[in-house]
Amino acid sequence: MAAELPISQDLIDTHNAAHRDALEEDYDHLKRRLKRNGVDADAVKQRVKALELATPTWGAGVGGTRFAKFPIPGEPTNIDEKLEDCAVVQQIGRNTPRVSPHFPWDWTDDPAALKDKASTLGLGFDAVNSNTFQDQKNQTHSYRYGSLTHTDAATRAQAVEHNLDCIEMGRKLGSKALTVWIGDGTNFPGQQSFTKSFERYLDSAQQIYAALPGDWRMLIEHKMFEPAFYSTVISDWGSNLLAAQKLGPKAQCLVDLGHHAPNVNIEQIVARLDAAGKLGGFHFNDSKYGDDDLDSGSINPHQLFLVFNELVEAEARDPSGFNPAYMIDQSHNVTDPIESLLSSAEAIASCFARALAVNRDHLTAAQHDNDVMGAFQVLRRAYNFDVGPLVAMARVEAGGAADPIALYRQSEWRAIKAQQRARASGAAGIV
Ligand SMILES: [Mn+2]
Repeated sequence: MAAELPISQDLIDTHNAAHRDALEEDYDHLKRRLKRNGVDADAVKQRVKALELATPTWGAGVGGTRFAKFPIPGEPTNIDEKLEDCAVVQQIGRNTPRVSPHFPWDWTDDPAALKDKASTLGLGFDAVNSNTFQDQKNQTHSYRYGSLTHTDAATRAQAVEHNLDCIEMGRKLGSKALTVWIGDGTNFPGQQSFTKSFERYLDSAQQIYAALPGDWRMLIEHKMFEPAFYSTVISDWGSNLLAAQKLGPKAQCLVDLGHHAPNVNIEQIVARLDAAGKLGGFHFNDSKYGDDDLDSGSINPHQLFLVFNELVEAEARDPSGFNPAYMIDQSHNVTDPIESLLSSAEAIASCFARALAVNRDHLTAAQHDNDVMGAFQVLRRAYNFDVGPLVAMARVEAGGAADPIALYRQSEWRAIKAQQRARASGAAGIV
């Protein structure tokens, strides 16, 4: 089926033509600077071009806090419209080729048609996400006291069944992974046995694992707190790793950057999970206080750079076993979600480019010699490069826009959609 991309290619071409001279000048300058650091800019550019981030369907809508949601005109209200908006992000940014659906929010009775629709828009499907952290309409058993870890066997069976349905739907959509995050936990000391609830988790997760197709992965997402505020069953990378090791090789750990205590050394967690062969993937976002779901790189781009520094090292250590799934997981309360996704995709690509600009030989030598300041300066030098022209050049060469947000605004996409789409509701709810 021929692609029907949402934004006019003429508009992108005209926009890029206006930027071409300045972009080439800036890129050539950066190329000379990187060369003096022993790094080949064109090689970095090729790696940046190959970077693929998934966009979550829920990230295409305006997010809510637990207090309120403020919809914007033209916001998508169904899976078809969400796909269209994700296609805009992909067409302009060129590094978000797959969409990660969430069930039951994106449930469809015609997965073949949905797959076709995505493919027409130039998109594929990434990991499917199950949801047992909310009760759905007509659900027999409530998840008020837990889902996969509930004390009641029938409630656990219902939660397992939902995950099996997600795998089946994902199979029809061309997905290769199931991401499982549960809200199970406690609000009071003594409410549950830490040991027994983890055992119940393993028992339920084993049943889901057994249903995975041969080439699938199960990505386990940990989170320190919320909605449970005293304890969470899969609270941290340690519990996550224990579960993934117990389940088997297809189970891996997913690191959501916002799901840790403030100031936790997430880059070290990345190194540990990789060493254990269990680094499954990421949910990229940023935070100031907790699971804030702020835009990637908006608060602490240096941390994001250090995470990518570990990823580049991990890949260099064992290229064959390195295959983490990257996804953006943010909540956009006060911006147009397309602009936030474009901004985040660029921030992530920039941190990847900076990590590739690290002179690895110099870093290794400084570490070996215990040249502390020398090692730090190797990282600092790479972090300080303005890699914007390289990331823009990679995007333009792949068919995207030199200045994504400017192009998006010029397209008037949201204003046009405001005329065509039904108005979103303002109901609140955490996701
Ligand atoms: Mn997440």
